[in-house]
Amino acid sequence: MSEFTFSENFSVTEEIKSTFEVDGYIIIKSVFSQEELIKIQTAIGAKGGVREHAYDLDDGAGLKSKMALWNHPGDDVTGMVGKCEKVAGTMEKLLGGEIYHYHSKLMMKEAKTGGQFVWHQDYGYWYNNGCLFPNMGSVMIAIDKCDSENGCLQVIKGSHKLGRIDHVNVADQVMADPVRLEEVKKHLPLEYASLDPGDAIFFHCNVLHRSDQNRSDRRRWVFICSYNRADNNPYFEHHHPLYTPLKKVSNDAILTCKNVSDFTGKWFVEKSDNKTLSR
Ligand SMILES: O=C(O)CCC(=O)C(=O)O
Repeated sequence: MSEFTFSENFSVTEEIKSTFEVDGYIIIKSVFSQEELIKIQTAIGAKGGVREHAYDLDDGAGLKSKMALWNHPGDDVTGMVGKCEKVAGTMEKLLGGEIYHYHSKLMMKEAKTGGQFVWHQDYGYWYNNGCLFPNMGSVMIAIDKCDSENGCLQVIKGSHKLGRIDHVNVADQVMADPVRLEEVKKHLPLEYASLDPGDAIFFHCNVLHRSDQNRSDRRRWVFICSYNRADNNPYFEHHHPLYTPLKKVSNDAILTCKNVSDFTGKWFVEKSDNKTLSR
């Protein structure tokens, strides 16, 4: 798994770009500091905020994860995560053009009870939203330590080159065609994206990924910010935004942001409105 480390002088080098192009993902260590993580966690739990919009996702194998999803970043601390240069600016360079915020999610796998996610490509279902090109990607940011014991992300290296695979519904999720997947696994390696708190994995929307149930006694919470290229504006309205210019903010915005209570404009998507779950 190719890893790079964030620093004040961080820039998206040719090496980073070519690794993303070849593997479909990169890990960047220490994107967020301990101080920033504390601030983000406080914001997640604020009254009327992200955590209050969380709902269960049945994993089809007896356990559940919790998810909160919002379409626009908003101006509170959690919004700064999706808008800051080190996240959005980096993804912009990896996707090779202007991007906009498609949605962000807080994925909570609680200790002992957190559900699995089955193998899928995000473009497997974003395709159904009128996004013509797979010029999309996500950044998973570890709030807790994520490893093979508490259900870290697993990825198939190079799988973004396969194109979009057909998906079927399983419980509250979509799953890539299992027969095709078995064939893919004979050709491409599977990797575990172990992350320390504050690390992030940037991955292309056609990368096959999954994660195990969390049977450990450690919580596994992550943030996932997803983006679409501005020139890939979906051709119909749906439960995620059409092109909406993204006003990026500087990297210190998480620490300087004082807004922990005004969630205006975030457009939380509740379970009943999440068409991805009910196709
Ligand atoms: O939280 C996880 O482990 C994976 C979530 C995921 O794959 C997704 O939301 O597309």
